[in-house]
Amino acid sequence: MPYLVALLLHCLPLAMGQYDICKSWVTTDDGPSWEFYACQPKAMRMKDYVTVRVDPAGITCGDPPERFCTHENPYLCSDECDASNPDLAHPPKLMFDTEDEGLATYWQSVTWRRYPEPLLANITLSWNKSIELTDDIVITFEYGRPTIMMLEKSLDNGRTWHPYQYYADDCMEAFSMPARRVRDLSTTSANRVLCTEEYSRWAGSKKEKNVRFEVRDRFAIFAGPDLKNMDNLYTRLESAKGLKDFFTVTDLRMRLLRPALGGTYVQRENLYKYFYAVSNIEVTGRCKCNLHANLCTFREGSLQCECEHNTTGQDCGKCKKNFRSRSWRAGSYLPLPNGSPNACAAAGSAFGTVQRPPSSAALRPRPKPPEPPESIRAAPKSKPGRTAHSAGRRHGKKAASSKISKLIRLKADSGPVAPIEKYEDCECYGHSNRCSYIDFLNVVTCVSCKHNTRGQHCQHCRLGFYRNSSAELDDENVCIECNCNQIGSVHDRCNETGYCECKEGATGPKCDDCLPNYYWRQGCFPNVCDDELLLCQNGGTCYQNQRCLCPAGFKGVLCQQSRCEADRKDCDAAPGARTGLGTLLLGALALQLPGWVDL
Ligand SMILES: *[C@@H]1O[C@H](CO)[C@@H](O)[C@H](O)[C@H]1NC(C)=O
Ligand SMILES: *[C@@H]1O[C@H](CO)[C@@H](O)[C@H](O)[C@H]1NC(C)=O
Ligand SMILES: *[C@@H]1O[C@H](CO)[C@@H](O)[C@H](O)[C@H]1NC(C)=O
Ligand SMILES: *[C@@H]1O[C@H](CO)[C@@H](O)[C@H](O)[C@H]1NC(C)=O
Ligand SMILES: *[C@@H]1O[C@H](CO)[C@@H](O)[C@H](O)[C@H]1NC(C)=O
Ligand SMILES: [Ca+2]
Repeated sequence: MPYLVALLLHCLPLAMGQYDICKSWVTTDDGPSWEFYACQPKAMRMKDYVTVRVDPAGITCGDPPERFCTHENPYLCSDECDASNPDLAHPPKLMFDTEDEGLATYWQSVTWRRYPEPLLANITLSWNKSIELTDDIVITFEYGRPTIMMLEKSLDNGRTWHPYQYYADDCMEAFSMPARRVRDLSTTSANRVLCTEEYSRWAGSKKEKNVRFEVRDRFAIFAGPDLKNMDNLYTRLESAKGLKDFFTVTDLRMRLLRPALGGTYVQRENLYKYFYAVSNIEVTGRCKCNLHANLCTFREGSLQCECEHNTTGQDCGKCKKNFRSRSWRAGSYLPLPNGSPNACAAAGSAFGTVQRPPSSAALRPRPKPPEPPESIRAAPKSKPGRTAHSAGRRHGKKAASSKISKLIRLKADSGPVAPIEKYEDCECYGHSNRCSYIDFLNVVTCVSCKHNTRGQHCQHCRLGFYRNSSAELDDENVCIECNCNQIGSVHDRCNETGYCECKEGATGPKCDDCLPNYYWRQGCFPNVCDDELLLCQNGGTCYQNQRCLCPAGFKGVLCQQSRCEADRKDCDAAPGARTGLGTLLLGALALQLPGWVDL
């Protein structure tokens, strides 16, 4: 029966989509145990949890009551906005309500009666929680979309703001920016902030109501048009600098800068038809929990991650008390498909994964037997039963490579070397307050160095960390994690300036970029084709620098070869096939290009 449960739990990730569960009870050769995965909450309708603010004061219509007209019917100004009458009021909350079919409810601004002074309004949405967008932001305007507006975002609860997207019927005139479309962005520009003219044209107020911030189109750059290849997207989110943050927000602000004009110039004699009216703002996303939670709940007025992996905080951004022996890390989408939980570990368990000889682990006093967290880091399919109880033995094995460590270990095992609390010569730069005296070596050495330090005086950084040059040796921040990209780097260590050792084709301090003429696909690979030197021939198109998509009648890596030559029967079927010296020469040329040789 437990086995059945384990089996069911194990199958869940497939049935529910990726990264939906944080742990499952699995049965291995060594008996049942927990297995941990990177996990994230489901996407939700974020408008249900938002606080809204509309600026400036007095921008909402109805106080005093006011008449307005529409572009379709500019001389029949019978509509009225009156804040004191619930049937005629248009308060901000109507941007977030659930509407009955066919009956739009909307926030509405005052009219542009102060023209030519601009009609400006800010709509600020705040969650007091970081959110990762998973779908398009859709803003629905009744009575026409603004001819100029801007979307801004904040990542720090509104302290600082950054442009997210510009919208105008003429980008050059409004923002001195060329008009671009998200669909035309490439893998290297997927997080570019651009100006679009797609959502500002006049098309009749009833016909085109929506203004979008295209999240799906940007995802599609990596995951393909139907977002089928999510693995590629997750890999990119993990490895491309700034990409994850691009889709993360705590606040959004729509700056409405000029209302709909009905497709002509402003008509000064009838300013009652110019105003903003927003019926809905759809924001779909999930709580950012750093891949340490699959639930996010609304408590005491704000969203909170229900943290697993012994993490805590609103975003699971730190380790729980007594689980701080290893520095906190976000979970990772990699390796696919279950990711790495990067769980926090109980005090007294972290040394198994880090230290090299001379191993202070061997000297470490053990007030409590080590708790299971050794198994937390165990990759799926490992045997947690064994790793869990053998932390001590593992140190032993490692230490055996060094004679001295071996001696120390033997000594430690055969008769307890009592840690000497407050030992007078205990010099650990404040990273430990416990030392041990090893009599036959006549040395005093720090034990349980904290803050990612190691060494006799806790004067070195643990492997996988480097020295913070702006911090003193006794600073808590003295060691900085290398954070080498798991795929792009040779190992997780770095040099004194934080540079990781990159695999072929990878570059950047953390090895998370590719050299020119390489493309990223779970690592860097040499381009097969591109727009400059390795051109696809005969009308073929280059697909993500990975391969040429050849028209019928051609084949070869660069479509340089006519099928005709390979098989005479194909010739009739491909009348447009241009064979001959030219193609052959191009093919030969391609063969000599750098990069090609490696294939
Ligand atoms: C809207 O917000 C921006 C900052 O994002 C501010 O500079 C501007 O003054 C605000 N406009 C209004 C009308 O409140
Ligand atoms: C924001 O969230 C934090 C953490 O949950 C909470 O302590 C704080 O009171 C919230 N602030 C507001 C303005 O809701
Ligand atoms: C977290 O701590 C609890 C209590 O010590 C432990 O049972 C659990 O296995 C730990 N592991 C993870 C990954 O959270
Ligand atoms: C380096 O140390 C300084 C001083 O303590 C600290 O402010 C800074 O955050 C540290 N840098 C890193 C990357 O941890
Ligand atoms: C670390 O590596 C980088 C890149 O290889 C190099 O530029 C830098 O000089 C190295 N720093 C040290 C201190 O060796
Ligand atoms: Ca509404």
